[in-house]
Amino acid sequence: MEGVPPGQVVTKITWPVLSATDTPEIDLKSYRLKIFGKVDKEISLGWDELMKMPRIIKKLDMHCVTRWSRLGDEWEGISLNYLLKMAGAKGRYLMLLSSYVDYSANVPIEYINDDCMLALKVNGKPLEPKHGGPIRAFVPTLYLWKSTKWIDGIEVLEEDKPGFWEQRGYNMRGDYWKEERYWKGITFVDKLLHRQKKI
Ligand SMILES: Nc1nc2c(c(=O)[nH]1)N[C@H]1C(S)=C(S)[C@@H](COP(=O)(O)O)O[C@H]1N2
Ligand SMILES: [Mo]
Repeated sequence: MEGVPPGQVVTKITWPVLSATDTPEIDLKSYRLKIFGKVDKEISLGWDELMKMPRIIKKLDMHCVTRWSRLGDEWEGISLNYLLKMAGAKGRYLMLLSSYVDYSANVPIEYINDDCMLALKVNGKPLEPKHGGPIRAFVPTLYLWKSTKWIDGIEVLEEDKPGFWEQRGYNMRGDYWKEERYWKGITFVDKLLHRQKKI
């Protein structure tokens, strides 16, 4: 489906930064991406191995729950479906993890399509650290909080469970066409603080 989802405003110039923490330093020599949980074969890939994986390049839109959207940036990375196939993923949900900052986001596998990736470059340039560089998830089928920055783990799950923002009132699924933003329990103050980047 194309177009701008309901309740979103397109930003043409800026790409806001929304991080719950400071930007971590990532040492590529010790970096490992781990895929584990309900898989045939656990995977642990170092940076050099990851750099040998095939890449996809796609023009994609991003939609943040705080109501900004950016359209048509060129994203480059490693296909999530490719990595999940490599591991023989068997579950129904993913938890996209960053152990650097203790962030997590749950994603139903049915929302993982061929546009979803571990992103390395945007518009031909390496992803900036504040935007999740050197490597972040990009799940353009859901609101952007599902796209874990500084990703180093993918847990494959049979049962859904809430990630970082989901525990704080964000929707378990986050489909922007259905405006699945928050669940009823979230307080006005939480939303305000998130908008001011205080939490
Ligand atoms: N590790 C990590 N990933 C994260 C976040 C975070 O705080 N930490 N914030 C999420 C949220 S709420 C949004 S909207 C997007 C923002 O990505 P950007 O800062 O590149 O715009 O990253 C998501 N991924
Ligand atoms: Mo967000």
